[in-house]
Amino acid sequence: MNLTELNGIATAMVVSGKGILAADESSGTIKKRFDAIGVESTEENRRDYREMLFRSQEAMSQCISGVILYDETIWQDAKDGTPLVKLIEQSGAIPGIKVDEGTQALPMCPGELVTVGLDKLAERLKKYYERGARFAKWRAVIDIGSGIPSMTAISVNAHALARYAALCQAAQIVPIVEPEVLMDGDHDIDRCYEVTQRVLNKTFQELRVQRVALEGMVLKPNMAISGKKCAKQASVEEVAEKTIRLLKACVPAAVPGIAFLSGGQSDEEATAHLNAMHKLGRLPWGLTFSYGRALQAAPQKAWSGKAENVAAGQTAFSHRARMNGLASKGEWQSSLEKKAA
Ligand code: 5MM
Repeated sequence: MNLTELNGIATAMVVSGKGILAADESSGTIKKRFDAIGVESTEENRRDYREMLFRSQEAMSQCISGVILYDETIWQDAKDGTPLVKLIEQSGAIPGIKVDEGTQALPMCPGELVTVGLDKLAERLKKYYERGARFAKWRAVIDIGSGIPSMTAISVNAHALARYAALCQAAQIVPIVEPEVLMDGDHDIDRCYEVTQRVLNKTFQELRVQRVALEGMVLKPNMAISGKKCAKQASVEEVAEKTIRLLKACVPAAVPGIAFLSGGQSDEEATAHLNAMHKLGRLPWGLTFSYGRALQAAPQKAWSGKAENVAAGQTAFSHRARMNGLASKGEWQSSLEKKAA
C-alpha cells in the first residue's frame, strides 16, 4: 500500500469548493427514480442519463471532485464509444465504484439489515482499479425504531465496513466508509445524534482493529437530523451545530475528509446544512457533499428521458453542483437559488 498516494486521492476528493456525485444507484433504485419521471429503465436510457451528467462540463470541471459509479456504468461506453470512465477523467474528476452488493436481512435481528459483498471483493477491486477506479464505496444501513438499532446490527455492519476498507487500501483504492443512519422514522435529532455516535464509534474501533490507515479513507456519514416523520424538525443551525459537535467527538483528525450523504433531505436543505456547518469556524477535516438524490432530483426532472432536454438537464445539474460547491466553502446564500429559479 502506498499511503501517500491514497492520502493524496482522499484529499482531492474533499477539496474545498468541490464534492462527490453519487451516481451509483443499483438497478432497483434507478428504476424507482426513472419510474418517477416516466422513463423506462433500459440499459441505454441509464447510459444516456449518466452520460448527460458526466458531459456537464461546467459542473464536472468546477464542482465535482469524484463520481461514484455502479458496476454496469463503469463498463459502459458513451454513445460515441468513449468509455464513461474516460469522460469523468477528462473532466478532471476521479472515478469511483460502489462495491457493496446491497443488504440482506440480519438473522436474529428482526427488521435489521447487514450489507454484503465481501466474497471475491479483492478480485473485483483489481479489475475496477485496472478500469480506472481510484476510490470505492460501501454503504451500511442502520434504521432507528422501537428497540433498534441493536448492538448486533451496529457491530456486524462496522466489521464489514472495516473489512471492505482494508481490502480497498490493499488494492490501492481509497475506501469511502458509509455507515448511514436512516432519517425515515419519527425520532428527534437527539436520538439521531445518540445512534450515530454509537455507530461512528464502533466503526472507527473496527477500522483501527483491522489496521485501516485513517489517512487514506473518506467518511460518508448522515447528518445529525430529525427523522422525516418527527413533529419537531430541527432548524438549519441546530443540525449544523449538532452535526459538527458529533463529528468532532467521533472522527479523528487523521481522516482527510468527510462527505455527507443527503439521505432524503430536499435539495436546498442539504445545501443549507452543509453551508451552515462551514460558518461554524475551522474544521479538522475537509467537509463536503457526496449527494445522490440532492444532486440528481432536479436534472432527472428536467431531462425526463428526452434527448431535446439534455441541455436543460445539464443546466439543472450544474446549478445544484454549483450551489453545493459554494456550500462546501460556506459561501452559499438562499438568494442564489431564487435568482436561478
Ligand atoms: C445513489 O444512491 C446510492 C446507491 O443506493 P442503492 O445501493 O440503494 O441503490 C446510495 O448509496 C447513495 O450513494 C447514498 O445513500 C447517498 O445518496 P443520497 O441520495 O442519500 O444523497
